Parts: sequence; C-alpha cells; structure tokens
Amino acid sequence: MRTATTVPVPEASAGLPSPDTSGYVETVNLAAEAARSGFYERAGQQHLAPLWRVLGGLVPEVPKPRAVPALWRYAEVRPFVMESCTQISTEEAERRVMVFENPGLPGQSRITQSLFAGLQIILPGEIAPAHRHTASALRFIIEGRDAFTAVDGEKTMMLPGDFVITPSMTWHDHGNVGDGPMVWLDGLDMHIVNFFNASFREVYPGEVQPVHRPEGAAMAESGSNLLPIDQQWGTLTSPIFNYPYLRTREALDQMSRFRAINAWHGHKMRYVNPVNGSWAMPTLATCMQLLPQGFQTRPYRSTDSTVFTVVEGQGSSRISTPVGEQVFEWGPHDIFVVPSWATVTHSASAQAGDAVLFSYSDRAVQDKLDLFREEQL
Ligand code: GTQ
Ligand code: FE2
Repeated sequence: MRTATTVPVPEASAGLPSPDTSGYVETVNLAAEAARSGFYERAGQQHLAPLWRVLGGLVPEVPKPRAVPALWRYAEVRPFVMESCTQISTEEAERRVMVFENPGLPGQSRITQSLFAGLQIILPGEIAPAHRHTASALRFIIEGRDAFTAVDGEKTMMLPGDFVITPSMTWHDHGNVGDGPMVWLDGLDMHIVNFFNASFREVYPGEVQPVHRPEGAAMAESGSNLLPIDQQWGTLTSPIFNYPYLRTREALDQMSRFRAINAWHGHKMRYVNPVNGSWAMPTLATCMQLLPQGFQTRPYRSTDSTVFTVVEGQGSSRISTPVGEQVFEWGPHDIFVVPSWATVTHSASAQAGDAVLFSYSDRAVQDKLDLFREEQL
C-alpha cells in the first residue's frame, strides 16, 4: 500500500468547548467563544447546536475529501487474497473478499467516501451462495477463467478484463468450474444505498438459483445495438450484464487508429446502457481508457472520486491534493484511487506498450443530481 505521509486528522468530537476551529465561519470572533460556552451548554441540553461553529465544514468552498490518494500493488495484495482461502471457506464467509480501506477512512470498508472496492476470490469447485440486495455490484475480472456468475436465472462465464453487472435486487451466485483460482474486483454502491437507509438483503432458499435462460441470452437481446421490439425494461440498469473485454479492447484499438486523442483522457469510453444511452449502472459510472505508449494526459480534476485498475501496460499517475503531490507507478492489476477534486495526470510508459485502465466512480449519481463538475487544466 502506498499513500501520502500526511493523512487528514479526524475532527474532534462534539465536546464543549472544542479546540477544533476548522468548522467555524471566518467571521466568528474566536476570543468571544468562551463567553458563549454557557449558552452552547444549555442549548446542547435541548439537542440544539450553533451553526456558525460548523458551517465552514458543512458547506466547504471546495470538496475536502477525507479519502486520500492510494495505490495497492497487486503483487503485494495477492498473497493476502490467496491466504484468505486458507483462513475461511466461501460457505462460512458467504463472500470471500478482502476490502480496500482508504487510509483516510480506516475501519469503514470504503475506498472513497461513497465507494466500496474489494478483491473476491473463488477456488475450483467453490460456490458463493445465492442472495440478493438493493446494493448494485460490478465485477471487473482480474485473473482466472472458467468461473461464472448467475444473475436472475442466467449464467455468464467471466474472463480477465470483462465488466460484469449484478443489478439491484437480482439473485446472484458465483461458482468456479475450472482448475485455478478466479479473482475479481468488486465495486459496490452500498455506501450510497446506506446513506439513504434504503438497504435490503435476502438469502436465497438453496445454495444456487435455478438457471432458466441460455448462456448469452442477455447479449442476444441487447448486446448488438438491437433490442426486441416487444420488450419494455423497468430499471435503469443495463440489460447487458457482461461487457466482454474482447469487444471493449477491439473498440479501443480501432478508435486509437483513426480518432483524435483527447488530451485529458486519452481514448476513453464509457460503458452504456443500450436501453437509455446512460451509464450502464444507475449509481456507478464505468469507463475503459487507452493511453498510447508514451502518452501523457493533461491535468484533470472532477468531483467524482474514482477507482482505477490497470488492465494492460505500465505507467504512472501524478495526483495533487491540497496536502501534497504523489506519483504512483503502476502495472497490470494494480489498483489506485483518485479522490474528489484531486488533480491527476496519467502517463503510459514509453517501453511497455499501450496502457489500458478500467475505472469506476460515483459520477452516475452526481450526474442525476446535477452535482458533477470537472476541470480540464
Ligand atoms: O459478490 O455478492 O464484495 O454481496 C460485497 C457484497 C461482493 C457479492 C462483495 C456482495 C458481494
Ligand atoms: Fe451480493
């Protein structure tokens, strides 16, 4: 794990008088605060608190994420994921996942304020039993083959680089029918769901759900720029639940041959829901980008904290926040996170071929709420 040496200190608890003045609006006379402590004390007994002591923190001038930039090298993380298999079975764990914890948000299962990320592993012959929940999940396949996920009665086999969706409240179980381990990155929106106290979860009566659709059914119905004329879709989640890397990579490769490159993103594509043209998932925005060998992006910042994982190539990302600047060197399967409003430039190494990065963020929510902002520097 690489991270900044400066990690923001958590705010002091609500004891009075508080030595922490970070939330005060600038106009408050701090010398006069002591004289007001009796008033604060009496108001507190009525569960009332003065806004002027906290307004600056409640409504900051610019985003001030607790989450810090961080990088996890796959070579350092993988041994722990493997060791988790000797510690616990999928049966006992329900899902065997090692969770990425942002150093600025310890103990909260958050890689950013709003996003969850973890590495899930399934060994040959294992099954992760069926359940469903309001939280949506994405799977980005890191290594292995011959493992499947089943979603509402349809199975899909997964290969490295595939982007697989588990929509809200769909029954899902995973299994490995191959002869080696399968590891994928789990991205979930449960922190967003829990922010609204809107979470439900149910365990399926039985280890796996019945499969009643042929493999490839969803792809046939909605994965070829064609949709059945007699079908309505009732959710905001894409009916395509596996976007195979083979097709994504081919699109990026062709694009890079004829299209002018974007100075801030390289060749960057968003995964879309073919039914409505919006993001593939209602809460999580997912993208794949190609940075040609030796290419360096111009500095960029946006309000969506973003999780990246490297699919191909090598390179580095320079990330600047108000507390400092860091350069993360990355290669295949490494995972790094860029917090809201941090400025980032990505560079693809001049030696290791084109770099390909998968990313997900909370932009799909911010777009719907008219909160998303970006700056191309
Ligand atoms: O695979 O169903 O990492 O429900 C967290 C919650 C994975 C899953 C996670 C889940 C799953
Ligand atoms: Fe789940």
